[in-house]
Amino acid sequence: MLGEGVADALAVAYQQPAELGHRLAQLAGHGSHIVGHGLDGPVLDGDGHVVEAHLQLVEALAHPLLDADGQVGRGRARVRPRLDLLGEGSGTGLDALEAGGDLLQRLSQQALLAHLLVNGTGEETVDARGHVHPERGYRRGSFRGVIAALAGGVGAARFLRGLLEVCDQRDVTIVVNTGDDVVLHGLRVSPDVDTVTYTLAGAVNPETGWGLAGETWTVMEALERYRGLTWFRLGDRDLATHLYRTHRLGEGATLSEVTHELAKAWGLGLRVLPMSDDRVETRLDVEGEGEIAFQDYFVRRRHAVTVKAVRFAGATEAHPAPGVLDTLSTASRLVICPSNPVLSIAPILAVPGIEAAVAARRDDVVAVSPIVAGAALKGPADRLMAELGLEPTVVGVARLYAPLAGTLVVDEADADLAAAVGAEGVRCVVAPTVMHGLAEATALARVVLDA
Ligand code: FO1
Repeated sequence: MLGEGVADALAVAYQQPAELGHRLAQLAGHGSHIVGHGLDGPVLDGDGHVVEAHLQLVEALAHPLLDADGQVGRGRARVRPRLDLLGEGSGTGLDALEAGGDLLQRLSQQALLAHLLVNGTGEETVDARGHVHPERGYRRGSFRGVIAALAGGVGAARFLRGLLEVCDQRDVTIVVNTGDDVVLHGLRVSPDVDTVTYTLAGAVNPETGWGLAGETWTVMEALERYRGLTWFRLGDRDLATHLYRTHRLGEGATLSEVTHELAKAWGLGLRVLPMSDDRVETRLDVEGEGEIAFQDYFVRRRHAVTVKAVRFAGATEAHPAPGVLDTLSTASRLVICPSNPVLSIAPILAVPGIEAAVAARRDDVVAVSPIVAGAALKGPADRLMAELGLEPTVVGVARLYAPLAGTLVVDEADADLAAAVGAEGVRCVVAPTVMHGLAEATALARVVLDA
């Protein structure tokens, strides 16, 4: 309904004026032309003319600003939103009528906002005058603002698949761990980036959670004849990704550029950012062996060895990839996905600047615990935490994330630990977090967005 779009827009205008500006700029096709966060400055049209004088959000857009009738320019913004529809829930917790009646009246006189409002949900394309705009809508949830997620591993990818059910892809930026990256057969493999990309494209192997569905293994079988390196299985079609990435990097492209190209080729409209274009390698100090590379630990030894320490080689000299810090500072919500805190999230935070950028947004950061009832749902997170002297429970996760995340979502199985999580200074939200499929992932994403 139109009302939901209006209420969300209002909520954003109130809580995240920068995000409203982002959305307005995006509507006009130029996401970068946002200059102000206030509500009292000029809005300029594509020719640099002032459209209205109350909303300082967008500057000099290259496209004309349209009002609800699709007309350009001044004086055509007298659209009265359907106040009677505003009672519909916005999903943001803000009662639009109560909180924003005056503001709504003021904003509704802006050509830009009128355009925004009639485009609100993609379901109802009738404007406040009853005019129909069939070509305009976009997906419900667009007014939540940009969601930034820190991600690594299969659990994160599954959660993100749910997130895309409740968010417009264009509003999602994922910062992905690259500490797992490995060079094999001369090819650069970025497992976490590919897992996110394949999963969100609906192409991942549903049994493993990594690699491609319907994969064939001709190359691996041929390699076995030579007793080549086959403990890390690269499927035939997956190999194309690594060939392409390696070739493009060899041509001088950055990992960010290649990642963007791959995501686009898989039809994704969201931003997938590697944490850094620089090489950062997760390395584990293993009892009786010394230091080994991540995939040697994770795949070759099936994480069945005792870890004494973890380090991220190259991290101190690395730089966040372009767009990472910007996203973290402007997103309306930051999500720490249900990933291994030590092996998937810590490498991202180890890139200089990222941890501070997240901590600066602590109140807007929601983490999801990958530990349920003292055990990791997948992988070695619980064991590893214990080996490194961290409590392998939601309380241990809360302790680890306390400087960064204002809220931790824990599974219902850990409801009895909610108070202990709170005692770590982290607000605890109890909800089902085990994702058997898309329905659970979507429900969890809703919890995170509403937390
Ligand atoms: N995981 C395995 O357990 N065995 C494999 O042979 C394997 C191959 C592989 C190939 C490409 C890829 O993108 C991921 C692959 N993974 C494999 C998963 C990978 O080791 C992990 O997902 C991450 O590095 C941990 O997040």
